[in-house]
Amino acid sequence: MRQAGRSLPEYRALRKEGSILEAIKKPDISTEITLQPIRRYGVDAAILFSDIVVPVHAIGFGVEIEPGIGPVAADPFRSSDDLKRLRNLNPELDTPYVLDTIKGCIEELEIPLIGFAGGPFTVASYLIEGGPSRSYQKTKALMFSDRKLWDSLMERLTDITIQSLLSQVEAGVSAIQLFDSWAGSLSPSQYESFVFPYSQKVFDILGETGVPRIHFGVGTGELLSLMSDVGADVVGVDWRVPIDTARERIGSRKAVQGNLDPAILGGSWSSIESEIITIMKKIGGKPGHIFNLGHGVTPDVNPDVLLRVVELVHDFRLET
Ligand code: 1CP
Repeated sequence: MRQAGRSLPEYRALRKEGSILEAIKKPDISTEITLQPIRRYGVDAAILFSDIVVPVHAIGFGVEIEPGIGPVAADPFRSSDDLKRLRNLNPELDTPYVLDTIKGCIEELEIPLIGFAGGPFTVASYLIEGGPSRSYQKTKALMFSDRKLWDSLMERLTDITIQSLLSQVEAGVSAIQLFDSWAGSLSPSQYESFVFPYSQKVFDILGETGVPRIHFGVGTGELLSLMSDVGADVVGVDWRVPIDTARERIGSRKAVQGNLDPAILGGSWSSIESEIITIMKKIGGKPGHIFNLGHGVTPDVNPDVLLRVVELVHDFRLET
């Protein structure tokens, strides 16, 4: 449950008003924030407290996270000159705090810790758009006007993603997740041509480490078979696709992760319970399902509801 910590009073007390990127740079704070939802909920894995723009921020591209907005780049990526702003990541020097947080978490945790990075496409979209977008118009304009520049940008971001993920594995994470959150804005042919080869390279190289690889995007119903072929061991899905349909599209050789709609967590308990049971029944007790939300927890969710969700999933048994 990504961002499960966000709805917790102890998270708000620790984070205060400052920039999230500054909190991420303090391993004692980031370790504590990673552990907070684990203590509350008894979930089966922890996800590192960091953000997908941390590597590009660390190499000085000029990305910040504005409260209430998300990642913004005041001087967005426009031309081949901007490639110079995307040098290689040296994780020990550029993001030592991420590695220290991982080590700090592992000392405390008895469950696996998931490391992560943004998919090259999703990170590229923030750099090109200059902030969150609905249409990805500037990103697609670049793709369809200057293929060479698009490929160079994706190659740079692919290398940075790989460098970040390998360093997280070396620091001790038990699994990695590639968040290509906004890939669902692409048609299958756009995804296949402009994104697939780069994400594939990330999964190929991470495959050599032997850690399980999870892949996730929002609104990816039409992309699921491609996102499965790209190379992950687990494919995450949001709530727009019934989990049994997702399972068919992903294929039986991979695990599926998902897919409770986080927006219904403000509804009545009986509706939440019935949605959870529907998911569990549709997956039919078959192995290779990781129960999760279809996207992150919103800050206004009542922590007691999340606790009940975890308990229900843990206690659920199919009637035989
Ligand atoms: O569970 C956790 O808290 C883990 C930490 C985590 C993760 C896995 C954060 C902290 N961010 C992320 C990944 C991330 N960041 C993604 C991929 C997953 C997803 O699809 O949500 C994306 C797209 C971002 C970019 C981002 N960072 C946004 C989205 C903006 C948009 O385009 O709509 C936002 C709002 C942020 C800020 C952020 N990162 C993390 C938190 C807890 C927050 C909220 C702000 C804060 O508390 O200050």
